[in-house]
Amino acid sequence: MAKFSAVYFVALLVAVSGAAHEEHSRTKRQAYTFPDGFLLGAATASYQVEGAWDEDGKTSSIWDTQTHDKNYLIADHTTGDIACDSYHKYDVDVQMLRDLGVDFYRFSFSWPRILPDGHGNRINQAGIDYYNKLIDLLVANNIQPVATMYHWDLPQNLQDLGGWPNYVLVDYFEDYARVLFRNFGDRVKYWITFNEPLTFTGGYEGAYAHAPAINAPGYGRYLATHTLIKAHARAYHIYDDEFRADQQGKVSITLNVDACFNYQNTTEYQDACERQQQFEMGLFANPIYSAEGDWPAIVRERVDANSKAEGLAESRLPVFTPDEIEYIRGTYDFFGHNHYTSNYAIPYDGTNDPASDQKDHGYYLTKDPNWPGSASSWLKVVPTGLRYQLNSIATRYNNPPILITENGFSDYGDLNDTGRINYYTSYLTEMLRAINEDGVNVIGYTAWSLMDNFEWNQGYSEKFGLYQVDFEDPTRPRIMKESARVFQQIIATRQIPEAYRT
Ligand code: GBH
Repeated sequence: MAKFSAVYFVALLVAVSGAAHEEHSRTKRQAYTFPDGFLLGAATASYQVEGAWDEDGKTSSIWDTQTHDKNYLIADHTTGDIACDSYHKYDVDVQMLRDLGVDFYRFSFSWPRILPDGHGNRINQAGIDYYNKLIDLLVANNIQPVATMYHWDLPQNLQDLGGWPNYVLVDYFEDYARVLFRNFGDRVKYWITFNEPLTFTGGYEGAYAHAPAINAPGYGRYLATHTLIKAHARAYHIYDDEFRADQQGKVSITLNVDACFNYQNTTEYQDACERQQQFEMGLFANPIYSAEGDWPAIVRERVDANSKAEGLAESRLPVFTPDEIEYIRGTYDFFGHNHYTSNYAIPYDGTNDPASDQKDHGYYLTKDPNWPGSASSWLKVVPTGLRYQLNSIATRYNNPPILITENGFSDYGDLNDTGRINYYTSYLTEMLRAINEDGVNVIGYTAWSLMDNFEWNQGYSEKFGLYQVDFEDPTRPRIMKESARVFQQIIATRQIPEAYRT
């Protein structure tokens, strides 16, 4: 009996410790494993890759104007006239996506390629044909198209009417969205109306900014935002009314937000971070994603108070009517999120400035000198910031499905891009912590970018690609970088490779 017990005890011990060990490695493995059904993809945008800027009936966009007429704004004075020449090489792009093994490809439509006049009176068939060829090839290769309607290349014709501050663009965007749903909605099931309103409305905040580089600080961004949010809601509603029953897709918007860390660990600095979240994310997200709708209260209060102090009869921040608030609220199927980096927010009231966005915010942003850098001054590597920001979205907006629509790292284009490998693996690890430990509902992740491309005001001086592109060679050859091999492995195994687990 005694003997039996001892044997039994040893057996039990072995069984228990074996199970514990197995349990431990299982949770460990799980911590680095993507959930079932999780989507992995790569992204580009029309102006950054297509080239063919005036071919087959396409008219100019505000980025053609910016690069041709204001090239002092572009670091290396280059243009997107040819870029990666994806207009002619889309089949090579799809082959690259196939080699990576991605579930989806996020690309954007060029509005002036589809509607050369901006509005719906004249459809350019060559433009429709181009995107049909691209989408058909993606679908034939089992790659889901994820399509952005507006990644910043507004038809110049519409900018001539004032651009986004002009409310007539709500109607014109409706026409454009309808043309896209009608022509491509049988195959496109994920739609993003706007990419990064925070960034492109900056084009109405200063003469040295993104296109159209209009100097209207304290006004331009708010007016442009008022229009684009209504345009987003309009597109969502026409999808509901005319297409959703047949096409069964999802329509949302993509917002970019940096994370904010409390610099001094004081409530004053915490409040500055709260303002950063509300002015950079809430301005766009609150009307659409919050339970109550409308602008965030703190944005309303601060801009109203400043406007009053400036002696203005009306606030610089426009008003949504109660009907508009209702019309806009809830116009989403997921939360598209672009995330790259983090900041500290330093409280600053800018008291002596004229009407300015900074005075309204009440902070300025800085970086920690210890955060590792990239080729872009604004992009410091802070993987925990992604986890912070995903939690911020989940907490504020009732844990919506989040599609990370961009995340990536810039260097100078080397094939042996260890900085990018480190960036992707560490940010993905933090994303998995947000999913597994915090319960954030992240449904997919998009690497920015499939290939090196035209980086807006930085021209070709900063490279974000998984593939290198030789912009000196007229045939624009693409070569796989080391990071692409690691991403390929991540997609194939649905795990962070052991060598990169932290
Ligand atoms: C995204 O923007 C864009 O969607 C994508 O097209 C772009 O290629 C990619 O990121 C990489 O930049 O020059 O100091 O004034 C990311 C958000 C907002 C980051 C504007 C750079 C300009 C900072 N971007 N910001 S600065």
